[in-house]
Amino acid sequence: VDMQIDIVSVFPEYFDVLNLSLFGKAQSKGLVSVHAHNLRDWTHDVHHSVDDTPVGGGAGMVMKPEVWAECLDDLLGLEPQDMSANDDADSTAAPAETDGAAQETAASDALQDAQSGNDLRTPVHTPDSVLIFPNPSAPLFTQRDATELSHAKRLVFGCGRYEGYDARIPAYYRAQGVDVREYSIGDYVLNGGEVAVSVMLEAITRLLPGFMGNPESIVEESYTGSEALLEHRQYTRPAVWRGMGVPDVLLSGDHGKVDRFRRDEALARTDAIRPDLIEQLDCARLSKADRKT
Ligand code: 6GU
Repeated sequence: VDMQIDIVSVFPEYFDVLNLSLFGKAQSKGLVSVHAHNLRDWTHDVHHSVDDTPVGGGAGMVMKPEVWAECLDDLLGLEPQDMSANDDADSTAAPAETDGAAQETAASDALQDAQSGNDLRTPVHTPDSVLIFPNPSAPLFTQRDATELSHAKRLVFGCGRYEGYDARIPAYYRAQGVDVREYSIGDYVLNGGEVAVSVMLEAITRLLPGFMGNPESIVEESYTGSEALLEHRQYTRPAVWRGMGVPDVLLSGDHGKVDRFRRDEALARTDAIRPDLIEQLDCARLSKADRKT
């Protein structure tokens, strides 16, 4: 198998759908293998409890580190370590700050690559095994992350509930040398990480060679090329439908004009709908015609 994926969740049945449709086909072709595990299988108490009240008070529950660690040690083949010899380990705040800084450095590297015109399809580095936690308070998951992670051999996703998981869990595995990522999928709140993991999984696995029927369609789409622009609009036949025509230029057969029309529309729509993406564009790479738009 090209990529092995493990998902840990208290609702592993949620991922039964992965055996259907496009994903099921990719599994039978041997491109990916996905296993969803029940976190409660790693509990020892009669109530199979996975969470506890937040230290310092507050609403909701927080996922306990012990259960997660037994599970993740098993999946990653690691032995339990006592971190008390490590200076940073006696306070949660210190490692947490270091983590944030590391991710910010990665994010700013990615931004620099984008600004230098480094192709979004080229990963900054090829990860081997990556541990991923969905987290609404983490950096946004982008096409660049999907591309990078599509080159990994092994992905382990840990689905937490939305109130969160103990911050020592990602910090501990980072300290063990594991490539740990935390991502949000957007500025809204979900009940748990399951939907977010499905979203990331689909964005990643569709990039695997052989997954898509037509690999060309990946090259042209939004967020993928050397620039992240929204795509131009699409039309199919008939040329007039219920009195509504398609833009004349698309019927002209002049490929140069068609390309220019589509590029102008992509720039104009991105400027109107997602001005933040225009800000990230490398102006030096825009043509004179582009700048007029
Ligand atoms: Cl990754 N998790 C949850 N619970 N809510 C989210 C999210 C993740 N991303 C956006 N909202």
